[in-house]
Amino acid sequence: MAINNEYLKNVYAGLCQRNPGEKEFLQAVEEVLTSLEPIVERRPDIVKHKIIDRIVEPERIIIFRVSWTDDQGNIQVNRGYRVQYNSAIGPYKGGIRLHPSVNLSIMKFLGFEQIFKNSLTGLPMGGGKGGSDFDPKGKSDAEIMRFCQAFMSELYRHIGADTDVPAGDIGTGAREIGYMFGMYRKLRNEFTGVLTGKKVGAGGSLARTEATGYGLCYFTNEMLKAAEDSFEGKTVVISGSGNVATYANQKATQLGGKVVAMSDSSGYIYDPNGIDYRVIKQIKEVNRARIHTYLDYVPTATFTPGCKGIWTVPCDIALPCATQNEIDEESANALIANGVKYVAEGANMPCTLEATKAFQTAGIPFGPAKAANAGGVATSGLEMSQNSQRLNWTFEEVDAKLQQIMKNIYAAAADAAAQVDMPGNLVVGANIAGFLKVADAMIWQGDAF
Ligand code: NDP
Ligand code: 2IT
Repeated sequence: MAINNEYLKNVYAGLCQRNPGEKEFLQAVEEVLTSLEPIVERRPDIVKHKIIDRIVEPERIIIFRVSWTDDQGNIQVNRGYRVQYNSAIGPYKGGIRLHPSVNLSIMKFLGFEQIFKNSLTGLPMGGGKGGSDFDPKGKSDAEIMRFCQAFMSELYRHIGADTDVPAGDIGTGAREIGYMFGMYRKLRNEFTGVLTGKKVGAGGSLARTEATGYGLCYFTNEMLKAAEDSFEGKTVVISGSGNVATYANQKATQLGGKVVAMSDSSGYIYDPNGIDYRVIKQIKEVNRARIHTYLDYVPTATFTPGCKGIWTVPCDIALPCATQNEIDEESANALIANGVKYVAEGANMPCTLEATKAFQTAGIPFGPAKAANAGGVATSGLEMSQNSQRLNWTFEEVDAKLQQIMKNIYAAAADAAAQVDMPGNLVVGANIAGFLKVADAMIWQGDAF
């Protein structure tokens, strides 16, 4: 992929100069700017108002020290981040990632993607992301709690139900959100929808836990329907075994697919009879153990160490649900050689630019993350609505809204792609559809920021 338009090329060159070495961030921007070429050529007001120069620059970045005490009484120091990227269409909204790999480039790529994803949901949410290089692996529950409390003891002054609403991401689930919410409530003396992904019964929404994985399958189902196809009888490979992967397995199975492989950062499990999501839930949510322990429950499964091997397993549908850049060109080519028919991204930016290109060149329908995994943040938006109304909707109500939102996102991306004469290119379509709403809001609100 290369940017040809002069205006976009100049903005991107300036960005590379100002952000040297931020490879994930520059990768995410390159993909979006490449997609926006047909729009910039048709909309001179976007150039006049310098919308692209402005949208690539975060409105605010907060970096802070997080100091906490481990079980041995040693003081530990981590770095905390919140990137408040764009609030033109609503309060900043996006998850908190706790993983040792977290750095500014990763926070900015995730925040940037979130702007367009949140816009695509049709709900009034701006884009943001946060996190820390804290490693939750091997920490006791008490250590997790002290870290989350220390993290929130700084973050609380920058967020609020109408300002910035964080949620979960890698390493942050309902347990961590609970500890963070408790600290926020104590410091501010208020019970509001300042975080989403809360436990049901303590301000959370039914179906938020399942939403990203379910939404991914609802979106994939739209891709299948467009090709007059269905999940029925399809072999599915899902990387990861966390929140997104687990519920993608449940929904793909419910829709008639068979999930034959799943993974974590240590390796992958394979079972031609299908992998039971309830066992994955037990291992990951309850035992907090490694994926090879699946074999203790289901002896017909096999375990292979290493992250990349999962993409050599033949499948009809590949759903990468672990982390960024987990599918490179080599893995994409392996999937294609083994006959993959559909690819949809559950994780954020799991395919490199080269891998995405390989799928598209091979004519394989490809669902990009900011459309395909938007069901999580969409349901966070529904949690915010319930918190504001001080009401709780039923599982069925939330799930029905989620299904409709995923259908709308698919239609918006497909329509936008068709309008610029690139039918079927959901990458271009999602980027354009997500971008236009934010760009119009920025123009309407004036040039002062
Ligand atoms: P979890 O922490 O629940 O699970 C993450 C999974 O991915 C684990 O199996 C983990 O393995 C694996 N993983 C993480 N980092 C790496 C790595 N560097 N290499 C190999 N495997 C890795 O996170 P989620 O399921 O919430 O998130 C997964 C992806 O989905 C992320 O990209 C996230 O940004 C995205 N996403 C999440 C949403 C949500 O609502 N939670 C919404 C939209 C997108 P291990 O345990 O061994 O580290
Ligand atoms: O990447 C994402 O969309 C998320 N981690 C979910 C964000 C949210 O606010 O629910």
